[in-house]
Amino acid sequence: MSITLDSTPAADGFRMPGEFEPHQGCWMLWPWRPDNWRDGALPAQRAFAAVAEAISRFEPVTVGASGAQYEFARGALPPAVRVVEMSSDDAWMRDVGPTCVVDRAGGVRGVDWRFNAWGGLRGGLYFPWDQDDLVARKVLEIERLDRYRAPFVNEGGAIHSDGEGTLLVTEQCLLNRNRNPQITGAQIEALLKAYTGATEVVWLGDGVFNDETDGHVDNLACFVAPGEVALLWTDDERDPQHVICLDAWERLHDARDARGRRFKVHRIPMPGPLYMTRAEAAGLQTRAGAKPRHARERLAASYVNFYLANGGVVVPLLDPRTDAAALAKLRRLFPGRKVVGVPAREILLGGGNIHCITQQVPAGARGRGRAGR
Ligand code: KQY
Repeated sequence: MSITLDSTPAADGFRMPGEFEPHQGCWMLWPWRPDNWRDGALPAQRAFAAVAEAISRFEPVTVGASGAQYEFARGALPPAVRVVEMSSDDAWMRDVGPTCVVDRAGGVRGVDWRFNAWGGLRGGLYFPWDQDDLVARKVLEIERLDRYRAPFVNEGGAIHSDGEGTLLVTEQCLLNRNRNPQITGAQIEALLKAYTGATEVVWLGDGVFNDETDGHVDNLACFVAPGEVALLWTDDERDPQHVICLDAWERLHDARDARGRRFKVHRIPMPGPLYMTRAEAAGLQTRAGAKPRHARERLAASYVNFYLANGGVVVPLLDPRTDAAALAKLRRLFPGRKVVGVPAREILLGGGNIHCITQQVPAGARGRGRAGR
């Protein structure tokens, strides 16, 4: 049974753990939209299947697929991956799935954010999005986890937690008029604290250049451990990404976390710059109500968009010129985990990456111990 609670996680003693804490499993969705995934979504489906397979080496994976896609998805995914029938408007489980919170007794509950396709009718990416908005509730029902329905628009990719009371977010996304125009920044910060149990919110400025989520933090920066942040980086001063990285670096340098610590910031080299090719754009169908994509558009490519699994790091491979350096850097940052690269350009073409298509359920009482650094 999953009940809907009318209190908040903070009031009930729950906190959002760090992704590096132990998981009971990972959820994904199966891509299908021909206006977002080229060539009838086949290349993206292969990429999603490779991500699911890589994560399933470390923890149980469940993939939600529509009734129409169920049989095909079941056949394309390894037997170790559980496939359940679930409708969705697209396939970004990080954003439409629940953000789970835990308490000291080992309890796990889920936060179900209001979802408006990254901007609703003021710049959102598609309409309608009603099936996406039901996904978190369905996941929590299947997992038998109680649910908090948040009273404001947010996405899982717009927040990162250190598990010790600190939240990392961007102003570009959380303060965007297309998310919660009826409330102030201070009210948004208070709501974020109430629904994640955080006591300190660190505000970065912009997210990755040309990121269609309005700058989700999960493409720019994430916690490697409490007090340590991985930050996308380019030294190329001619690249518009450079000033964004510099600003984030300065804000992190000036900030303190919930425990009063300064951050140690690790720079992760940027791939590219990468652009959508003419052939890739030609494989997309156009549809009323959905954002069109064009050849030569800059892609929001980032190695920071990795997934931390139990004992593993699943990293997008994006550019043969920089993949090896990014993997080497992540291996140094996570000596206790196996770092696995998965070709991810097809996911990038849809507007996000491996972190965006995954959502962990923390272990709670079902699994104690370390997931490895
Ligand atoms: O950054 C994410 N968490 C999601 C990316 C969504 C892109 C939609 N096309």
